[in-house]
Amino acid sequence: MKPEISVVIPTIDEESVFQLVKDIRRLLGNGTEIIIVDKSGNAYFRRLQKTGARVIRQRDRGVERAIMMGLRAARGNVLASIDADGTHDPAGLKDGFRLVKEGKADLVLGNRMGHLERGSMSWYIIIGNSILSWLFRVLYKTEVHDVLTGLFVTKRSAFNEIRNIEPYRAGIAFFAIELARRGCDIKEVGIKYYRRRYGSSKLTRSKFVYGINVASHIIRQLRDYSPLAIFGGLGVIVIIIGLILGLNVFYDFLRTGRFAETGRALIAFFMVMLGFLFWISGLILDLLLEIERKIGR
Ligand SMILES: Nc1nc2c(ncn2[C@@H]2O[C@H](COP(=O)(O)OP(=O)(O)OP(=O)(O)O)[C@@H](O)[C@H]2O)c(=O)[nH]1
Ligand SMILES: [Mg+2]
Repeated sequence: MKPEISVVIPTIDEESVFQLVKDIRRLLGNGTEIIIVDKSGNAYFRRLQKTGARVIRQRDRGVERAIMMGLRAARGNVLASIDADGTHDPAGLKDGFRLVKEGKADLVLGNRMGHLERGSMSWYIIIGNSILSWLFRVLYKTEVHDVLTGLFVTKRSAFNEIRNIEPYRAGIAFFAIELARRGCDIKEVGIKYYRRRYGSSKLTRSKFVYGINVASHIIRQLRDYSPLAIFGGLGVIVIIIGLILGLNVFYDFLRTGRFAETGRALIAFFMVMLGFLFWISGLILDLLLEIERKIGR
């Protein structure tokens, strides 16, 4: 019989995973399919096999690829993923599962920001996450407040739309971006976020570079999708700044009868031209995309 829900757990030598597997079974029932995607040594791999979960070995790198691999192998009607390091409260899986089951969402993200254990998240991750989530909300018009979360639940039909895409480095934001682009309904459930009790971070060597990468993917995917919104918006902003500068110079000319601010006038002129250039680029890209969509249909 097909399991109701499959939970994918990506891990590199995380000691907390053994307790997590027990917690998930207690919460969601023994029929839950648990798939651990492991990128560790042989001894750890053998210990994982003893948990009774399905264990897959990852040969390539990256948590996004690990999750993708697990989801592709999953058989459940509803699919989920949670970090293995014991930081995310698995109760969020149950809440997310309920929302998806009731047809209230295609993708549910665990939002940690309202329930942070003391010392669980450093201030620069809180700020970075807030900026990235804000960017996501504005560009995709979706109420997401924790785009760097490590817990999500999704409908199988939604996942099937992206199952053949090669994941890029953005963690779970990869799944959120790709599903948001396809018009999926994204909701959040509040979850507790605990301090890491064992080992150290495995995700990346520099969280700053990683954050910039996530931001560029959030913007880039939208630019591909709606270039007029990005370039047109940028163009209008630059034109307005140019016009304000230019009007200032013109006003001075009317007042004094002299044309004194040549430098400022030149900058204003270039800004207006640049704004038009942005705007026209957006228009051309949008046209090309429209043609591509029509041909592809
Ligand atoms: N299979 C696999 N798992 C990974 C990989 N990179 C990270 N993970 C796991 O993905 C989860 C998230 O990585 P973490 O190292 O906890 O990242 P983080 O939460 O940003 O870092 P901390 O705040 O230090 O916990 C953990 O369960 C890791 O063990 C990978 O390349 N392959
Ligand atoms: Mg972690």
